[in-house]
Amino acid sequence: MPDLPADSIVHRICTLCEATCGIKVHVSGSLGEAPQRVTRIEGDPDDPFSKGHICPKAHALTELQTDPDRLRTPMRRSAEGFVSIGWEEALDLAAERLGAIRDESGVDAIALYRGNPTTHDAQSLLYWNALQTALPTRSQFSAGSVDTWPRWVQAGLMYGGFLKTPVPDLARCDYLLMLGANPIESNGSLMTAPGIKKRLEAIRERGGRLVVVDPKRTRTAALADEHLFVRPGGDAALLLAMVHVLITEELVDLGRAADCVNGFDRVASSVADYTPERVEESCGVPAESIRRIARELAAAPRAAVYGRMGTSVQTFGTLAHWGIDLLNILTGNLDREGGVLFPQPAASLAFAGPSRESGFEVGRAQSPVSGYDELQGEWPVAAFAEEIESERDDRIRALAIIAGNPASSAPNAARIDRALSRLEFIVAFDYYINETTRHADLILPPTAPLEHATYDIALLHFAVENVAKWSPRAIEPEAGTRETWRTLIGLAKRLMGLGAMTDEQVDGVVVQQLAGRVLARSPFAGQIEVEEIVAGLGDDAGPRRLIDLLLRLGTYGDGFGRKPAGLTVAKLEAEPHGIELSQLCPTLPEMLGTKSGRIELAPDRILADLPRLEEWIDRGPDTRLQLIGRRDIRSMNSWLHNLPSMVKGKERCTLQIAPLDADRLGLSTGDRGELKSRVGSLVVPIEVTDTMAPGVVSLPHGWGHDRPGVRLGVATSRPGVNANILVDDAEVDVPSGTSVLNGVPVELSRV
Ligand SMILES: Nc1nc2c(c(=O)[nH]1)N[C@H]1C(S)=C(S)[C@@H](COP(=O)(O)OP(=O)(O)OC[C@H]3O[C@@H](n4cnc5c(=O)[nH]c(N)nc54)[C@H](O)[C@@H]3O)O[C@H]1N2
Ligand SMILES: Nc1nc2c(c(=O)[nH]1)N[C@H]1C(S)=C(S)[C@@H](COP(=O)(O)OP(=O)(O)OC[C@H]3O[C@@H](n4cnc5c(=O)[nH]c(N)nc54)[C@H](O)[C@@H]3O)O[C@H]1N2
Ligand code: SF4
Ligand SMILES: [Mo]
Repeated sequence: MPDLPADSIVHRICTLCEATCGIKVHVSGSLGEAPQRVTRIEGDPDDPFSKGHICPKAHALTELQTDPDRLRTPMRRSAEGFVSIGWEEALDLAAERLGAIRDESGVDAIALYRGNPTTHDAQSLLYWNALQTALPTRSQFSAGSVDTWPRWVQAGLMYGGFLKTPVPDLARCDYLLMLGANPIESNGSLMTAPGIKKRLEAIRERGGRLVVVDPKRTRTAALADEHLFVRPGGDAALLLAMVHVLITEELVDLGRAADCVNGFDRVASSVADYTPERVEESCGVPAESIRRIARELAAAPRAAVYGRMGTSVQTFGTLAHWGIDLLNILTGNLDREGGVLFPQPAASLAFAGPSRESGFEVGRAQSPVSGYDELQGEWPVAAFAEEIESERDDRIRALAIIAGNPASSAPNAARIDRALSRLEFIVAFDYYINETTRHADLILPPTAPLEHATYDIALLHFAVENVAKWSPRAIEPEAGTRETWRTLIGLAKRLMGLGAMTDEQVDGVVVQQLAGRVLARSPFAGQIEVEEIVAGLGDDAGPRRLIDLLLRLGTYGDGFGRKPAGLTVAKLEAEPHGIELSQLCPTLPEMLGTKSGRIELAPDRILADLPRLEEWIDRGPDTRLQLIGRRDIRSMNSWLHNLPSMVKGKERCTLQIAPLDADRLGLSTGDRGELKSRVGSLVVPIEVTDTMAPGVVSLPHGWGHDRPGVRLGVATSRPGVNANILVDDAEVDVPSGTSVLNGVPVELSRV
């Protein structure tokens, strides 16, 4: 092996989860001098946001760099399996096949699917738009409908805008009520807060209180002053009973929201019957606890209520999030320091992201087969398989999918798997041949995360401090690889008949269009012309220029000279650890985007779901076992299991069950159980643990890698099972169309 030049260190963020930790990437060899190698990754103590924190996953970035199964070149399906082909040939093929199906059946016959990791990759977010422009199909999907949609619908309707979601001010709150979230494993979600453990501990150290509501005593719950078991799906009933207590005990104090709310009387009449005594049996939390916590919340000087996956991908996700924000608002904690506040990101995806507008719309169209409402131009994932299986002329025949693995991550995974095999053409933008991409005709891999520069344009919308940090490329991309922005532009231009243009020329058009859109909603609107912006951005094509545009026209931007001290990419490049812009601060009423200009406390769409909740409450608890999911620190959904350090140690894909239930079923740890739901069955290893609430069992998702044709050498050696084989695709949270992943009725028996 040749002598490698001395170590260099590149400061950037880790893009694997939502925490955006600052990392120091040690690289042997310098940029431009191959061969380079990542030798080590450590936390950056000088990052003002993460202050040195990292989790075990940061090291996965090193392993990802050298993983032999990670694709570097386009792969085409052939009779002999996947074979490597050239980029131009690959893009021509994709354009020809997609173009032919579009010409024959119309553009809706082509589905576009955007998976979760795009959220962590500015290139994917910014340039997926190019493909959406080339293929303006109604058949668009994303991981949002197995994740965040209940929150988008609730917050969108109440505050009038996409991505307008308040987050807990962890640094200053005295009381945090957390439902259905496990940030000690997940590192936080819709609450970007690197080093969350210390932040939660600090609340207690300064005399505050942390209360966790979860059907499992998670590691987060173990940190709390109080943990309450709740029945899966019970949060909406619990939260609305708390709202009832606030109103009937005259504990309401709207604080800063007092001058800008509509609909308080409708809320009061809607929850009039939600007494704690009425809901206690169905939600599983005793009435006296419900009353006490409502009173504690009202009495706390500065309090925040926060919920995540457990309150989102469940049968009443939108109502639960409504309850969460009603509690924040009625206790005067919305827009209060130490309560929940709207972050002000320096660069906003709301202007630039895939088919997003900063306004908020839902239900402008209905999906052909089941009539699900669209949300921001997408159908829910619950409609994906049926729109492929349909016999209608407008059925989905082809798919372009980026960073998505629905055969693993979406409900009724076996059905999705069959549907994928029916498609006539699939082009997947992905690193791996996995459960989904094994069905692809063509796979176009991105460069590895450390091989390109980036800036977070999504997760800082939810950051508990307003910060900004540029992440430069750490290591030279391997020969023959191609960055995502070029791949997407390359396909888009061919589909638009612009194949003769260079990528740079097309990017010039992208910049021009984005400049107009961003300027219209920028604080600099009216002060500057698009021509000056485009000229000021320079000639270097690619994502850096688009991010510069977002930053410079954003809240802290330099406005192309209008505010010379403001932000630009160049300024951030000179601050390798990132910069702290401000603590969270009040933004009401300016940030509201509703037609009324006020907070809509009682949107019709949300209230319309109350009868369904009432029926659920009155029906009483379901006696069947309820299956929920779980995450652990060394996972990231379906895609890190091919990296040895992420799968070593004891088996993690186990079914956790409470001792009471295990005894009743004659099961012990190490046994195998057969788990059956309406749509599927699985054989799973049993793990008895008193952390589970009786009546509830938990299985992590993202496993089940033993499918024929996947090329994941490490992952297939410890495959686990796919929890989504059991999840029923017919069950959705009605206002948002989001799949019910938590609270799936199952039967369990010993094998
Ligand atoms: N290590 C790791 N980190 C991740 C991920 C990962 O896969 N691994 N995934 C990332 C992604 S995509 C996301 S969206 C976030 C998710 O971030 P979190 O929401 O913090 O993570 P989960 O582990 O899904 O936590 C959901 C909790 O809800 C509980 N729960 C289930 N059903 C109910 C219910 O009906 N009511 C209540 N109150 N609780 C319930 C579960 O027991 C669980 O503890 O994590 C992100 N971070
Ligand atoms: N039962 C159950 N199911 C769940 C959940 C649950 O809690 N329980 N959680 C749901 C949630 S919150 C989410 S977000 C989804 C996530 O599910 P998906 O949206 O399917 O995302 P992932 O499984 O994280 O990864 C999908 C693919 O992205 C690829 N990839 C990674 N990084 C990049 C990149 O930079 N570029 C490109 N082009 N590809 C990349 C990976 O190789 C992988 O194949 O799963 C959902 N499914
Ligand atoms: S918590 Fe871990 S995975 Fe998430 S950004 Fe930090 S180091 Fe990366
Ligand atoms: Mo997610």
